[in-house]
Formats: sequence, C-alpha cells, structure tokens
Amino acid sequence: FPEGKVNVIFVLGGPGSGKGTQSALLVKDHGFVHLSAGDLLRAEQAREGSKYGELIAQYIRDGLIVPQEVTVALLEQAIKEEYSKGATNFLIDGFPRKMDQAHTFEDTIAKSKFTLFFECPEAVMLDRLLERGKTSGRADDNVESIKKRFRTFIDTSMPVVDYFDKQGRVVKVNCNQPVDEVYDQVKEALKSKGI
Ligand code: UP5
Ligand code: MG
Repeated sequence: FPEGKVNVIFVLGGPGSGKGTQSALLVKDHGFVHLSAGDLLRAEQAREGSKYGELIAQYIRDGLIVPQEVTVALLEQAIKEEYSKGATNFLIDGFPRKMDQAHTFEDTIAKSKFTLFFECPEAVMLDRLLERGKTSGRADDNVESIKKRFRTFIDTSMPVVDYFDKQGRVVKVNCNQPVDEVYDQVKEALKSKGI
C-alpha cells in the first residue's frame, strides 16, 4: 500500500477481554473496517478446499498461534479487498500476537498508528468465555482450551504489547467494567490519538 494510505490500529488483549465487542461498537460509530484475525482463520478453516483447514483447527483448539504465513496472507487479502472498495481505516483485532507477526505486518503491509490494549483479570475473562461457550459453538471455548489460550497470551502475545509499549505506541483500557463504560474509555483513547 502506498505510504500513509491505510491507517491501522491493532486491538489486543487476552481471550475474552472484549476485543470483538468493542471493535463492533467502533465500526458502528466511526466507520472503521474491523478485521478479526481469529474470525479470518475460522472462515478459512471452514472454507471448502482449504489446504490449511486441519492445521488451523488444531492450532485453535490448542490455543497456539497459527504460523504467520497463513494469518498474514489472510489479513493482507482482506485489507486489499476492502481497500479496493475505498476503505482506508482498519481495526485489526487479535493480531499481532507473536513477535514475528508484528515485524512482518509492519514491514510489509503497514505500520500501525497505535495499539489499543484491553487489560482484564484472567478470572473475569474465564467467566465470560465459559458463559459464551454455552452457545458460541467455538471449539476453543472450553476450560482446557481456555487455559492454553491464557498461557499463550502471557508467554507469546504479551511480549508484543510490551514491545509496542516501550515505543510509546500502546493505549491501555481497563476492561473489567460494563461494555458501555469500557467503550467510553475506548473513545477517550482514540481522542488522545487525535481520532
Ligand atoms: N463481554 C465482552 N465485553 C464485556 C464486558 N465489558 N462485560 C461483560 N461481558 C463482556 O467478548 C467475549 C465475551 O465476553 C462475549 O460473550 C461478550 O459478550 C462478553 P469478545 O468481545 O468476544 O472478546 P474477545 O477479546 O474478542 O474474545 P475472543 O475469544 O475472540 O479472543 P481470542 O483472542 O481468544 O480469540 P481470537 O478469535 O482472536 O483467536 C482465536 C484463536 O485463533 C487463537 O487462540 C489462536 O489459536 C488463533 N489465532 C492465531 O493463531 N493467530 C492470530 O493472529 C489470531 C488468532
Ligand atoms: Mg474476538
């Protein structure tokens, strides 16, 4: 993409911290295009003829990070498609969650404006995910997978947040509050970045 033509905000936070919920609100009010890496992976897994279906299913069940080649390609394709329709402002939800992805994306697709980071106690996220698991049909909304997702988040994804934070490129939001109160903080965070 031509330099400065696409604006990217990363939305990071633990499993169940509310990335998808808050992104949906921002889409409604700000006209961002919302791309969830997890949603793109689940769609690719379900796509007939995908050569990555079984691999993605396994990684998601085990709460592990799918090799970046797969995820970055899906994101790039989705961004290109939306860009060709005129979109320029993107919320990239649940990505990058490993250092290699962060470097690849920022070096080859676009440098992010900043990262919106949702802080939430594990116990709260666990309750939310177990509740959602009653109806979500997600293969990873069960206690065993959730524990693995928490571990991966701490070991593999927090280093990405810390890396951006050291560069002064993270805005933190406390998610352990009702949805509309979290959203008030999100709007403040965007305002602080001139959006
Ligand atoms: N809820 C939300 N906000 C609430 C609030 N303030 N108060 C009360 N309830 C609240 O919310 C989760 C649940 O909580 C919902 O029921 C909601 O109503 C309620 P949601 O907005 O869905 O949270 P979110 O952070 O989006 O949770 P999600 O489960 O989607 O997070 P994950 O990061 O675990 O899932 P994701 O889809 O991003 O990734 C899944 C897997 O894909 C990963 O584990 C990994 O295996 C794979 N993956 C990769 O390999 N690479 C990638 O780059 C990305 C994903
Ligand atoms: Mg989500």
